[in-house]
Amino acid sequence: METLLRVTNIEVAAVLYEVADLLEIKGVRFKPQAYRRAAQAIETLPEDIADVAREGDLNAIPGVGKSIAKKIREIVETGNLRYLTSLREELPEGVQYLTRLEGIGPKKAIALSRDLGIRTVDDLEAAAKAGRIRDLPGFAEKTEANILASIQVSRTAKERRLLGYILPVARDIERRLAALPTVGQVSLAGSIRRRKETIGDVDILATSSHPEEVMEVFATLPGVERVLVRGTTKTSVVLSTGIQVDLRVVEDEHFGAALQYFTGSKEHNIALRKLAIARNWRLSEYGLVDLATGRTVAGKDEAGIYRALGLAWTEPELREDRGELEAARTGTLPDLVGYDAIRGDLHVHTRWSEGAHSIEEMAEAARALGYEYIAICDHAETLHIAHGLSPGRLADQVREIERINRQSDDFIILSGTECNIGMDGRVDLPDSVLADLDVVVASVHSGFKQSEEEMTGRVLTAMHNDHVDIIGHPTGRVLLSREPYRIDLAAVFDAAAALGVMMEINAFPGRLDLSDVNARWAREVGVRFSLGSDAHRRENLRYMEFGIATARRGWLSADDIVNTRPLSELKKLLRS
Ligand code: DGT
Ligand code: CA
Ligand code: CA
Ligand code: ZN
Repeated sequence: METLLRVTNIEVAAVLYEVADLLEIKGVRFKPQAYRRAAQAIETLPEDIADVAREGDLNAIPGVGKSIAKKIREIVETGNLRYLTSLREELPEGVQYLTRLEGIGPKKAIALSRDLGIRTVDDLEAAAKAGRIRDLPGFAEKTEANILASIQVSRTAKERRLLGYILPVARDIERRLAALPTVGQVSLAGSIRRRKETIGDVDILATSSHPEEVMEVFATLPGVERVLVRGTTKTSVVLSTGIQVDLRVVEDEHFGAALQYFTGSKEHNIALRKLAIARNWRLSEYGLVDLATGRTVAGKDEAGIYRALGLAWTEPELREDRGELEAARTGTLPDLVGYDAIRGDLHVHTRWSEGAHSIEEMAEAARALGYEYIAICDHAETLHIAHGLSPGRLADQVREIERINRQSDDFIILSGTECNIGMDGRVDLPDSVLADLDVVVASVHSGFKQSEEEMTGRVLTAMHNDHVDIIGHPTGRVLLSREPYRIDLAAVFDAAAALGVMMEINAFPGRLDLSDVNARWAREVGVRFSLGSDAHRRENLRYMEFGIATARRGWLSADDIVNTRPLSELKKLLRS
């Protein structure tokens, strides 16, 4: 098979996820989890799944047994899976989409489809509004209101995707295009270049001596389901995962201007254009032109545009019209934390609680990323769903970590916990146990519906525990699905600065919590940050990149983040 026609890891994972969903709807037990586990492993696999399928050992991938391996091979070879097609045919039409709504399980979805002929979310909305659902067995008037509410949530969710899942796909396409001999420059643009936490569509920019050929390759990439627009300057496609990708091919002499323009944000561009107008210049995707002379002032490279306007180079992550142009003009842009500045991961789970790998495996993977240390922060006892550790088990873990540490002198495993902040603000480990740990992360995992006063009081109480170093995922949000809980962040940040408690930027793709905006706010009041991947398996350690992106979008420097420091300095910043 030609190298350009490859199914990506994300596409294979998407097929397996759908199989899992459909099996679950059918009421099959255990298998859905197996498919999901395999999908998750493939999604985060560093190697190309197509290579592994052809030359490697698929069974070495966690969660992939004989039967799933065979299916992966079929997907890689044909781009399809017959098993999935037959599963789709077995179920009443629409059921699959309906179960994606919060609160609609398989039974309800099947009833809606069979008894009311509801196939789409629009059908469902109309039926709920007309009060036709409450009479179905198992449904009530209240269910209708809940259905309408979850439709609302899913509408906003459907349009955007997580950066963490889209960036690998986008980079893969970028690489394939860059590999074409007739392609000159290629770059991601739009929100994905700005590393926004969610992405509407992927924008890519290229230069080429043969635009038709590039567009042909692009429009026929594996995983392309539909071509929306087909031209020599712009082609838009939709991948089978529903992601839209826009490719624009521009002239070499306009590349910088086009990159600037299509990187956005729109608000940043408008502000930048105003600066041009003030000089009687015009800025467009073709270049910066002096209107008096008609001369092109800049356009070939992006930095030249900023330079010509008297501005320092402005990192894409900052281009949101949040004061960056003023800072660029006055030379006060922050010295953003670099993507290679992190020396260790301060939030890692292992098999001891809900993770997939051992302490040693996590440490080995962290060392391979160039880290100097990691903190093992498994859950404590009250988090039953995550198989939290009892004080006794935690003591065993601490001893195990000491044993492993004795075997190496250039990498340190810190013992820690992600303990749970209870409803009254107390954490679920006694002080005597916390005192033996290097790193204590405390997080809220329940009672999200408390009032703002209660929640704020709860978190402040936890922060006043002298052993607590870090507040984990401080707002509890889950991108595209769960709003942050109500909490007075101003009070929390003030206390954090005063007490020396760090705020986490949790780098897990669905969290990115604190957000960019909140991180920037916290920094202004003197808060220090800890970046943690919240890795549940080896491969997740790479999520750190998205935490760094969030920090950069929050105007943070390496200085603001404790795990950019060598271990000896980090230790001084940890409490007690
Ligand atoms: P997204 O796709 O919703 O995550 O966000 P973006 O920022 O990627 O937006 P998109 O894909 O609509 O457009 C890409 C860039 O193109 C955008 O960041 C700025 C530029 N652009 C698009 N439309 C306009 C416009 O009407 N005016 C200006 N000034 N710039 C635009
Ligand atoms: Ca976009
Ligand atoms: Ca676009
Ligand atoms: Zn947590």
